[in-house]
Amino acid sequence: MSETATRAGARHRSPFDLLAYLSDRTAAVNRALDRFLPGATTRPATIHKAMRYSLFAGGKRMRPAVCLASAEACGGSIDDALPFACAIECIHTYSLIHDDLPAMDNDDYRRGKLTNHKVFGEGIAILAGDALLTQAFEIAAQCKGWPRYSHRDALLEVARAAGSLQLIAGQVADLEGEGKRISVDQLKYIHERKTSALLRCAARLGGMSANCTAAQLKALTDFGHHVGLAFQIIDDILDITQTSEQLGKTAGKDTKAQKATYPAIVGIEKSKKIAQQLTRRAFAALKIFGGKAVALEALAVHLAVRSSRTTPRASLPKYSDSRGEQKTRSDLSGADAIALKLPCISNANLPNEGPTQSPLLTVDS
Ligand code: GRG
Repeated sequence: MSETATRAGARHRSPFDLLAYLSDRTAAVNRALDRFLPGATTRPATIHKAMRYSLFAGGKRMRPAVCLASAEACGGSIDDALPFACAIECIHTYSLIHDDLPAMDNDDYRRGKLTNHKVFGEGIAILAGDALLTQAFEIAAQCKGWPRYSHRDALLEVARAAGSLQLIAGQVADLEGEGKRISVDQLKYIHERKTSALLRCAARLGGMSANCTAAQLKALTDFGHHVGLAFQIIDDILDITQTSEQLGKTAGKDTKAQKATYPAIVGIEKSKKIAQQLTRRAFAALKIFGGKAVALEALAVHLAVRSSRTTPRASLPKYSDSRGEQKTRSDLSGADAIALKLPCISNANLPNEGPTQSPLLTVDS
């Protein structure tokens, strides 16, 4: 097909509906989680109620979405990727339950509801976290195995992402950094582990579930890494700019705890620019997939321009993929500006939110 024909064809491609995509994939993940977990009345009922309480508290399911979209980008099926998507969500939920404990971040609210220990007590909350972590391995072990990747490979991915060199390392460094002046390099170390590790793992496992090539696996690793770093910076900006109601948890906690964050070290404006740069790098990693990574592209933009920590609603934008027409810079302003900076996205369907709702959209370098 000639270049012209490719461009002309792409111009007629219909916009990617991220809201419909997320709603569909979230429903599939929720059904699978419900199947994988012991029922709420299974003895001992308290622990299963506590596990389910946090797991079904309304999380955005971003890691499962990245996992499933990665599988799809590699030509795989959702069914094959679902055990991994669910395993990662269990680990993510465990980390949030433990992070909220009085010995850690000491928070009363999460996902807009009382935290696990506030409802079930500290002992059960600790055990619910432990049980979700263990459950993740049981679920991941139900993957089918592929010519390029064995069960062992998959379980090693999960163990390494959740272990003391990644997720736990990030949390340790985070705890030890409280109240101290730390460098941007140290902060990057924390974010790479505390946040990127699970997103990277989600993307890699999605690819592995589709028996992806080594080059595809590397691309997904880069994607997850950069999206994870951007995600954490935006999360830290939202902690400052949003209310507790919008966040679904106590606002301004990072500042109060004198936590090292990008906004605290380099300021909000520079943090927004760094998040945009990271999102562009995530995009660049997807080049290898041609037009097949549309869902990952849309997810990256959504995460970059998201204006709250809560689940996306009907106002969620629809995105076109990279192969649509792009306007020149002089045509763009406000929300459209980000489209130009993220070259794979057409400006036509970007969010039409004001700066107060979406702080990232006010940046114009
Ligand atoms: C192992 C105890 C332990 C902690 C690990 C994950 C973590 C470190 C701490 C939790 C708090 C935190 C700031 C994590 C960074 C990742 C992040 C921004 C989590 C929030 O993720 P969302 O916004 O949450 O996807 P939902 O509720 O939508 O799933």
